[in-house]
Amino acid sequence: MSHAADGVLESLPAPVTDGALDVVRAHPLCAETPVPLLQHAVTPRESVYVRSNFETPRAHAGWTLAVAGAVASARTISLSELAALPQRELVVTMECAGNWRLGMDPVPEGEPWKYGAVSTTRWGGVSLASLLERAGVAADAMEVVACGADAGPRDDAEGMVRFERSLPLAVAMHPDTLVATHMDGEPLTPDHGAPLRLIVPNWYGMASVKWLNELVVRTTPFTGYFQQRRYVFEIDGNVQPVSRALVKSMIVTPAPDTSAPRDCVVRGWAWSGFGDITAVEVAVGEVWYAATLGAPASAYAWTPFELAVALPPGLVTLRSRATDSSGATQPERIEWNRLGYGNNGVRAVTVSVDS
Ligand SMILES: Nc1nc2c(c(=O)[nH]1)N[C@H]1C(S)=C(S)[C@@H](COP(=O)(O)O)O[C@H]1N2
Ligand SMILES: [Mo]
Repeated sequence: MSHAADGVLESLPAPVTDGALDVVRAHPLCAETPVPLLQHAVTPRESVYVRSNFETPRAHAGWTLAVAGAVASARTISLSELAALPQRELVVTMECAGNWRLGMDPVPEGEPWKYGAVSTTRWGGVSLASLLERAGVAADAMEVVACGADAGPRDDAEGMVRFERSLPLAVAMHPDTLVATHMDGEPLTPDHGAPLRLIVPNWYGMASVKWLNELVVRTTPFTGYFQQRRYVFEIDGNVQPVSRALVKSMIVTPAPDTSAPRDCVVRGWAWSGFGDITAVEVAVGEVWYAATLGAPASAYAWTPFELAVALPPGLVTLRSRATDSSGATQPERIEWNRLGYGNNGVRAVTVSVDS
């Protein structure tokens, strides 16, 4: 898709990532975690995938967060006020809803993500609920809209569009929904939302609004661009906003398209926004085996799995399939949707095994 500002953006310098990220698009920055770096339980900070719809706004010390709408007392919170509130840390796996769009057939419009638009990070900050409670949420409140400081033109909308997404009140009030200021104990980096961002565990990444500067409590459903025109499952004209992450798994060792030993330990990660991972099966060719699960770093972090197996020589296809505690299992193929979200279909990787 082209944007009105493309000509300007193409003249900007490309980001220097020194191999820490695989750049999908330089401006605004969209970049995947490279395959070897997906092996870590917590993704190295500089290799956490980036998905930005607009250029990165500049953080400054005078940044504030407004709480407005259906509240008893609208207020503006400064960074130092936030720092004085009770702090929490959570390890959270976050996946872009467009991850593995390239695995869909035909490939839908949108950023051409392979499977590296997923990372796990130790986020630090305060509960969003603590800010909403201080402002006094109205009894008939329904949703909370999180607004980013980033905006720009879109081909299919009038004027400037801001990045804004709403959450149902119950999700906004959950103590584990964070207004984050830190990743891995360090202040957020510019591309990850400095100085403030939302972290919404269990939901696809679009809910975790970066460069957060306003919260608006609503008594009616929000219908903004990124709520109803993007980050929606659109099937036969039927539109449903994307929310929690579907159950999924990913083999990371052996790396796809590399050589593997005959006595192999297949390893990977499984995650779901609908419950704990209860099983992962791994197929070698057409034969499925039960993999062993390890302990996730938190209730919101991906679960490690492994299978020690003897591989036949030659080109071998490996697949993984996860099941969660809601009873959902990854499908062989997903129902195609126009904007290419939520591809949790079973993915095959090919390795070559020495004879
Ligand atoms: N303000 C703002 N927040 C945003 C976005 C954005 O473009 N602008 N992208 C969203 C999407 S689609 C994803 S997947 C996550 C990615 O977060 P990350 O770049 O820190 O990995 O941020 C979300 N928050
Ligand atoms: Mo995303």
